[in-house]
Amino acid sequence: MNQPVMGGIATVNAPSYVKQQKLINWVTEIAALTKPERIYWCDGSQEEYDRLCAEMVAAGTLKKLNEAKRPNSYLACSDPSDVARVEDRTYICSAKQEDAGPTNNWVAPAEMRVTLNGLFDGCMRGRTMYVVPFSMGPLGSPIAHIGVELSDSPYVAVNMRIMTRMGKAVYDVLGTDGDFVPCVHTVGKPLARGEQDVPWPCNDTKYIVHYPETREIWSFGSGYGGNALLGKKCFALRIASTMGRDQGWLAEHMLILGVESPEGKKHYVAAAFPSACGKTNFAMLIPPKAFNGWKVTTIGDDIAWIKPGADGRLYAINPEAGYFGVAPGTNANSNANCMASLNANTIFTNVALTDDGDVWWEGMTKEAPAHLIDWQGKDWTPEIAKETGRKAAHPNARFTVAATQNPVIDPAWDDPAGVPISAFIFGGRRSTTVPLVTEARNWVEGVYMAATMGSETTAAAAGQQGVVRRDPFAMLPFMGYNMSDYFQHWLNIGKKVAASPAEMPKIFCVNWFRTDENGKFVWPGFGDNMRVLKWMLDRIEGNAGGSEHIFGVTPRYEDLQWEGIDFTREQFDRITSIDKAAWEAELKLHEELFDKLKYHLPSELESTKAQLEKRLAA
Ligand code: O2Y
Ligand code: MN
Repeated sequence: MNQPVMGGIATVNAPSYVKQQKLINWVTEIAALTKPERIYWCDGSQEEYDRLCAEMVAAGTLKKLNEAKRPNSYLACSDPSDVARVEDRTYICSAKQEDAGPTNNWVAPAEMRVTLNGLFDGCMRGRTMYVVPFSMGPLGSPIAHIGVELSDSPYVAVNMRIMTRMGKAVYDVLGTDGDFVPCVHTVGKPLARGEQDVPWPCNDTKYIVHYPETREIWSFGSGYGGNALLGKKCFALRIASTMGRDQGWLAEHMLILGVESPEGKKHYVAAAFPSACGKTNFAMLIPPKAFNGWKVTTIGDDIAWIKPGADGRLYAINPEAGYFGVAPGTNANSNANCMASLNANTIFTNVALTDDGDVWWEGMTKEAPAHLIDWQGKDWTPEIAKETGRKAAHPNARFTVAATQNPVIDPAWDDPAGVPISAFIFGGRRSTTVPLVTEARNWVEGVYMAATMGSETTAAAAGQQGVVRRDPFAMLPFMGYNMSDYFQHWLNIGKKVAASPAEMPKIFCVNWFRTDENGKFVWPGFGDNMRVLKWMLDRIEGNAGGSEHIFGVTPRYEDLQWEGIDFTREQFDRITSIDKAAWEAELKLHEELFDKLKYHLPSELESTKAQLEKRLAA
């Protein structure tokens, strides 16, 4: 229960099962700085989750949805100014600027500490500080790591329970001297005595700060998603990438899926796509009817931690325990497994509320309901939308749901040993130039493909529509250190696997998004991506053909299984053709990227580029 106030600062009163003095000292130190009214140690129980949700319903932060339609589910609507990750307010405060690299915002750690000490002083006044212990990865797995988040947001506490293995059992793994990543989070809105709170407290000033050397995370001013659920992008990608660099493993912005043939041959692949390219859909893919007997199962939908095993193979875990997915566009056709996952026990954020107490978002059904309350609490009708263009759900509206609700969760998703990876897939959203699928001829060429990948910005994201943003390994917003050193790290991992008896994982580059002259997607995508996945598996097994071109190997029309779809050779040529002029322009853009990243850029990547240019010119 909440702890009493003593002399203006809450007493720490750690429960008896917390055995680590270093942790208690740190909680004491942060409480002295942030001055919460109460400290609450989360135990991760269902009873606690239900109680915190009920308190948030009473405070107006959550609405309970219709129990008959969506049992044990809630809707949160954020402040309109706090709706997404804030990349321009995200900092990598390494001791040396060159270690953050040219793709990250950097401030010297000492200077940032002065700024943050000022902002955090008294920032939790009038609020409860929740102590949230969590494991990223199966408890006790040799690939997993522990974090503790101190947050003044109960919304964060309940979301962390879904998104991570959160609760008492973490302290058993931590013991008296185990390591944890300290994560401090505040919404940045202290309450004066008697001041009425708002449903979604936050602050216009925002800082999402990482200290890679000391492996600390400090987040100020936002209660939303990746800014506040610090296990996700901050720990599992930015801090973990630096841990991986130092310890010889990989922290990647990748889904992991299992795919099994009717004969029972199973492989796991990990796939990196930039934000909003359909990762959750791919991770839960339903094969077309003609692929009778094929099964696709999910290990994870967003992040992979990958470590070399004793046999030299690369083993991956999903460090998360839930999905924080984009709601708009998700429907029974695009992702039936996801829709089934959301039937109960889900927290929705910034979607619309129906008149019968359920949720709706753009793209959920063909026809919108006649009346809704939109994500900002205003009346919404299709007519109003037509007149004003106002969306019922925010384009970045989210659901938080436990992975165990996914009907196609892989039986090994929680295996502490992880699953062996047979292939890596890299993809972006490109309307031209990049073929449907290309297999790299070797590891270095694959790393080159991943390093130079790009994606077209959509209208929903900042910037001009159709402009290609280079997003190496889909890690641009999530890299915890210098991007060029990261490329070198990937090359080193490749050398390590090559020196072992293990088979090298193959590397593929995909593009589901080539368009015709009317701007329409040529490839149907979604379940039909299974056709490409099957070709990859056949290549891994040495059972499929392909034709080699300047950038690698792409299937010929006859190398894919076309049963159950009317897709012509001409359509296939459209999405696999290599346009020389487009590639000349593309390689110039690679050059621009390499110029930006020239500090520590591995020479293998420059020589790979030179070879591609030579082949293109021949
Ligand atoms: O806007 C946010 O805070 C969410 S960002 C996010 C959430 C889940 C999975 N991926 C992402 C992403 O931006 O890649
Ligand atoms: Mn993501």
